[in-house]
Amino acid sequence: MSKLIYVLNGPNLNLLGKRQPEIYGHETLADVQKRMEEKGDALGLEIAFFQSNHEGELVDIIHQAREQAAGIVINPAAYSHTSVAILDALNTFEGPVVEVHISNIHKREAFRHHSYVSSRAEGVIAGLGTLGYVLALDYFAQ
Ligand code: CA2
Repeated sequence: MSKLIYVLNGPNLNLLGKRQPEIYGHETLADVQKRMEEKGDALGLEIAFFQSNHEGELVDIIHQAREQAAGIVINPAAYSHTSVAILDALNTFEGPVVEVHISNIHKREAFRHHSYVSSRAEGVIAGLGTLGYVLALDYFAQ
């Protein structure tokens, strides 16, 4: 049976590929989902892909992952820098967590340099564009 990986995307990432391509590129979130499903097939991982603009909904999805998922890939977007609730939820999840940022948050404004989620994540991939999501799956496959 293939392992289930939850992929969570935070607020405004539904606009990926539609605004600010100079920062976030031209790929849409649907493109990212397709790439991850293809890579998941190749690696024997099943992908459950989510996006929400609501903090509490992301917390609910993490609770659901507790029952179902072998691992979590999360781009918490702006909630990375603000949300103790998402950190607390991730701390109740027993499997590995990889945090992904499309942009290099350390090259950007100072308020983006700290992420609450990073203290929980096994690893953080930032600045490699949407490739970071795909690379996170290699980690889980390994
Ligand atoms: O680089 C990343 O992946 C971020 O998590 C993206 C967040 C930002 O708040 C983080 O500091 C870094 C913003 C997501 C907004 O996504 C958009 C995508 C396209 C157009 C507009 C917003």
